[in-house]
This record gives sequence, structure tokens and C-alpha cells, in this order.
Amino acid sequence: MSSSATEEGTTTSFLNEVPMGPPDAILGIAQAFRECDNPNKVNVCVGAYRDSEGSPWVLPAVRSAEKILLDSGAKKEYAPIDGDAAYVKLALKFAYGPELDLSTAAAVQTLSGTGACRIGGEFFGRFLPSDSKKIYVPNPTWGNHVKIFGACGLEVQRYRYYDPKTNGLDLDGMLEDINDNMSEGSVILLHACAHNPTGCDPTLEQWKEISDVIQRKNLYVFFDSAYQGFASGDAEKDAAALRLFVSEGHKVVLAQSFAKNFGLYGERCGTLSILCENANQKAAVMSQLKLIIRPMYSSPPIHGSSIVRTVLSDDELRAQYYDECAGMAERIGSMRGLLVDKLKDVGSTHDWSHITSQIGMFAFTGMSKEMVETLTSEYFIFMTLDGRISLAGINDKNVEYIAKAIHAVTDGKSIVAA
Ligand code: KET
Repeated sequence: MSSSATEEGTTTSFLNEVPMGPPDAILGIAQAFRECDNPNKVNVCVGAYRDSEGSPWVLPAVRSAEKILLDSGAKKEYAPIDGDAAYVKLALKFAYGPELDLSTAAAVQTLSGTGACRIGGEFFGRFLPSDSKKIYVPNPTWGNHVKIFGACGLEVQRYRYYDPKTNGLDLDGMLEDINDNMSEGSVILLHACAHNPTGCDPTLEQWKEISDVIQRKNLYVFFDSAYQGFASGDAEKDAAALRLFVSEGHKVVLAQSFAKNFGLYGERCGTLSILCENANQKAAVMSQLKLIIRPMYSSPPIHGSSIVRTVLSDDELRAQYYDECAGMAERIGSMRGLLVDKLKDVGSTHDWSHITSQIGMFAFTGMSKEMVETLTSEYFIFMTLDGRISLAGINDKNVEYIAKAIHAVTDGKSIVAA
């Protein structure tokens, strides 16, 4: 380690000059939760499913697949750089639907959705012409998007998406931003379903309008699909926007995650796919994706992808999986209603109906940063500062405590999401 002598004769290291970085806006709060020893503490921070007892849940279909893998004596060999081809094929079919001809799709296995965003971002950063190296993300969006794409050398700009006053989609603002403020040939990032953090998705008719404007502007569409199955409970329905864009002729790029819908968080299992126009394009794109991956982490982990491959290739397990995913979405949906009912019961007079009209894993409550800070410091409720609550962290036992605390910090104050 490089070091130098000081006047006093002691040595200093360059490590002394390393500045302290800020904690992550989401995972930093999850860490603070783990470190808190108050018995009432509540974790509604990270988008990770919890059962009605507040415990992480491994889907029985996933457990069955693990048993099949164990019994079959699955080996631990390296995967190829681009991952397990059989898994990738099944994963793409899950997203794009069984009918689409994917023979010209360049696709690789990735380290979950984050890894897919990063590999896709690196690809755009390298190959978009220098005057188009821009990606437009919704305002607001998953906080890591901004960091990922910034790290890939892309200029990250935001487009209007959510209107706090109506707690709904700002469709006119979004269309106007696409039409008037985006550079042709750049990239627009869209959340495939269950928009994080707002829980507010366009309707299919609105998606069609969005698709038309994007097409006129010649933008590349980068779908981030981290919640397929969590919006409606039906993975097929939740793929509707992606499938619409493909049927409209967009050559989309898709970052797919199996963290939430398969409960494979720590397994880091996803895909990145780029729809190409022909076999030559596909071959060149694949070669470049491998050149990005190899020096970064060589090849992906195989356990999660083996599970997904096993579940999706077995008719019975696949059907069981669809039921179990629907069950998770249903429990989360029922927590929306329960939280709003409890808020009324404990005396809150605010209109919380946005919580029940939103979809996906989160409630975008409209609480301010200050309110959230008080919830954490006085009530040990850990959530992100944008007022987002991960509904999976709510259950029959803690809902009243949470409702009372929210009422205490919001009573007599306005709740409008920033
Ligand atoms: N995209 C979106 C929109 C998203 O919300 C997440 C995760 C990811 C991608 C990446 O997930 P992965 O585990 O890499 O497949 N969101 C939750 C967890 C996190 O922040 O990492 C969250 O918002 O709580």
C-alpha cells in the first residue's frame, strides 16, 4: 500500500484521503433497520416480499425446483459468459410471450435486474452515437437507475411521469416531454409494470399513445421489468405493455429480474435482451455484450437461473408458480385496503384512496421527508425518504401500530408526494 512519511515521522496512507460516501437511499435504510434494536421496529423499506408473519418467503415451487436440482446431482461448472442458454430462452418467453419469434434477439443472463440495467447501460454508453448518449427516466424512478446509467457514461434526464396533485399519471406532461424535449436516437426508460415508486401505470390505451410518440421520435425503448406478476397477480397481463411495444414494431431492450416475482432476491437472476433486426446484428451485439461481461464478472451465477429454468420448463411447477405469484400479489393488495381502513379507524381524515388505487409492491403515500424521518426516529418505522412504503412489510400484527404512527405524523398536515 502506498504511504509517505510525514514531518512527525509517522506514515500516512492515501486511504486517509478517501472521503466517506453517503449510504444508499434504499439499502442503507435496510441496514439501519437491521442495526436498530427497538422491539417495535418495522421494515417497510426494501421491495422484498414478506409473508403474513413478517418473514421472508421461499416459494414452494422454488423449493421443489431446488430439490429436483439436488436430486439430479446438478454440477457447479462455470456458465458461459452469456449464461445458461436454456434459461435465457425460457425467461424471454415468459416476458415476450410464447408466440414471438425471438431468433434475432440478442440475450444474456445477468446479475438480476440491476445487472441487466448495468449491462444494457454499458452497451448504450459504448455504441450510441456521441450526440445521442442520453437516457430519459421517469420522474420519479427507482433511485438506482440514475446512478447506474450515470456510471455507464450516459447523460440521465428525467421526464414528467407522476402528478402528485392527482396522484396519477401525468400523461400530457409525459407525452409533451417525449415529443418536445427528447433527442432523437436516444433512449427512454419505461417501467414495464408496477412503476416503482409510484405504483401508477399507464392504461393500455395510454401505452399506445406513448408508443406512437416514441416511435415518431425514433427513441430506443429500454423496459425495466422487475415486477412482472406483482401488478395484477398475472404475469401474462403484466407483460402487456412490453408486448404491445414489440407488436408496434419497437426494437426494445429489456432488463428482466426474477428477484421479486420468483422471490430469488439474493440469487441475482435476470436477463438482458436486445431485439435485433437480423442475424448479423444479433451476432455483433452478442459479441459486444460478452466483451462487456467477461472483464466485469466473467460469467453469471447458476443457482437462480437453474431454478427458473426448472420451474418454467415443467408444466406442473409452472402452473404452481403462477398461483404462488398471484398469492403474493393478493396479500400485498389486501394490505393496501387494510392500511387505509386502519388509518380511518385510528382517526385519520386524509383521503388515502391513492394507496388502494396504486398497484405493485409499494404505496407512494405522499408523506414528506420530514414525516418519514419522524416515523423512523420516533416510531422505528424504516422506509425510504420519498414516502414509499413496501406493503409486503405490513401484516395483521403491525398494521395498527403503523397506522397510528402515520396518523400522528400526518394529522393536520398536507400529504402531497414531492
Ligand atoms: N428495477 C426496479 C424498477 C427495481 O425496483 C429494482 C429493485 C430493480 C430493478 C433491481 O432489482 P434486482 O434485485 O437487481 O433484480 N428494487 C428494490 C430493491 C433495490 O433497491 O435494490 C427496491 O426498490 O426496494
